[in-house]
Amino acid sequence: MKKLIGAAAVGAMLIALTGCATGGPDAGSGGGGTDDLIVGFSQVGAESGWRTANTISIQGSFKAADIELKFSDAQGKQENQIKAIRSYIQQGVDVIAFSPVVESGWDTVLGEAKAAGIPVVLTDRSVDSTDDTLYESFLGSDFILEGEKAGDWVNTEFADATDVKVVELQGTTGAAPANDRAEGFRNKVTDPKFDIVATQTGDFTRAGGKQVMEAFLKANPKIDLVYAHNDDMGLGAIEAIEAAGLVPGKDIKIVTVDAVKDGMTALAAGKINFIVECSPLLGDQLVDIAKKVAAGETVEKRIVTEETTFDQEQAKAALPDRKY
Ligand code: GYE
Repeated sequence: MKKLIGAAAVGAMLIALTGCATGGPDAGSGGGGTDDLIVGFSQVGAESGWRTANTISIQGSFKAADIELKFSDAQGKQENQIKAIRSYIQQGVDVIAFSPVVESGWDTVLGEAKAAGIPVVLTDRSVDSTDDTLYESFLGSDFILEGEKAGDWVNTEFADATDVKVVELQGTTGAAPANDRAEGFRNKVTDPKFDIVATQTGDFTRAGGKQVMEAFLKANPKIDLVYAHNDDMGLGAIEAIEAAGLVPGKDIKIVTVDAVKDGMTALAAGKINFIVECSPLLGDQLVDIAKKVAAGETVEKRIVTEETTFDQEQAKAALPDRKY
């Protein structure tokens, strides 16, 4: 936008100097097309296979669209994201997009972007702001539904069981997918035969999942099921279960969310029992939304990603074509 204004101002000066306007409305402006846009994106970090695939998707899509993308990695810290957003405001980018590491605490900085007239697009994760004029759109998954899908599978899988001990590896504390995947699961797993004996964050990382699972195994003599909020923590839990001399997928069943390649490989190998898909391929849709909001068009406030689920047989069939 700033660039367009700049180009218009230069055009006006030229007209003033030469005393005549040449060409149509586009002449001399360099187009006013998408190649003029500058988008600032603040990513959560690189905590999981999902995140890596998401970063590749976003960078690839903006490159393919020939739109300049300023990219910063917040290394899992909200304060870094706030700094990045402020710097994008200062640089006068046309659109700011970000994936909020946690849900709360964004109103001030989003208010600053709004005051500067820069549209904001939430990608992947949402904020809990009550004022939804602080952003144009939220593109991402329905995390509650994902938790519910995991819960539905658990109900079927343990239909004949009478006493099921469950442990939960939660995502990053305060993150939308951690809050919502916990909630969705509990919406469905309501039968009193299920006992969630332990729940703790593994920060969406493989190392975190392994460490927390080791502690769970020490403290709990009987565990029937691990519900991990992402594949990476599930993969860490597999390592801890095997190190304890137990067989993942058999002695202890595992359900996770994401369906990245490593998760799908473990599912096909029988070490995970079920995965709820969460697609990281948000790049093309984000480009589309960024172009529209930069042009002042209204977009849907909520754009939900389409996703499926995989059992072990379906993982075997899907793996050869899995892109991430
Ligand atoms: O499930 C997890 C990642 O926000 C949906 O973040 C994303 C989650 C994803 O670290 O693997």
